[in-house]
Amino acid sequence: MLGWPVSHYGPVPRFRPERWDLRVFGATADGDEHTWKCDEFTARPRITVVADLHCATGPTSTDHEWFGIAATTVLELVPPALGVTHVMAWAEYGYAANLRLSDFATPETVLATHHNGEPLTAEHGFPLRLVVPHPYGYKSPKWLRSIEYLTEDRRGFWEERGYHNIGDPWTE
Ligand SMILES: Nc1nc2c(c(=O)[nH]1)N[C@H]1C(S)=C(S)[C@@H](COP(=O)(O)O)O[C@H]1N2
Ligand SMILES: [Mo]
Repeated sequence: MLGWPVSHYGPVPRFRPERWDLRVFGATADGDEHTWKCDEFTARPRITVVADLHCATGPTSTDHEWFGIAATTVLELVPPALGVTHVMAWAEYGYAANLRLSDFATPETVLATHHNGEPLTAEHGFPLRLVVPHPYGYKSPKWLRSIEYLTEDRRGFWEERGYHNIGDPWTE
């Protein structure tokens, strides 16, 4: 792993375990929203994914080893309704990234708790960060707090400010 800069908009949020939860809401198959406290969520089976992190406006850092819960596990625990095409990944302070369901649902997408064998640091997203290896880094929200199932696309934080909606570094 070469030179890993910290880059994000706004301050680093403070983790308050008693207030923290992860919420899945929007167009769920059963119409309900689901929340997990931190330890309930991290009791799920975990996977390791090795990937580079491509910042759209800065350097690419390479060979990150992420460890956490697969996005496919979230989709199994809380199935989306028929007709869900996108998800919005929401972080603290209203940061959000929209993703095609097909990008969120790849086996490499991970809700990461660890990086290179250590818990995430505060600056890199502790306690939970979404990592979607293929698109640009702005599609990988740090301090993840909820996943919203969408039946049509909507723009996230950087996408609203002119970043590419899909964020594929290989086709831009
Ligand atoms: N919550 C949040 N997550 C974020 C951002 C942000 O501003 N807020 N910036 C994104 C961008 S543009 C990049 S390139 C990566 C950088 O991740 P790093 O600081 O771990 O290198 O975080 C992404 N996740
Ligand atoms: Mo970025």
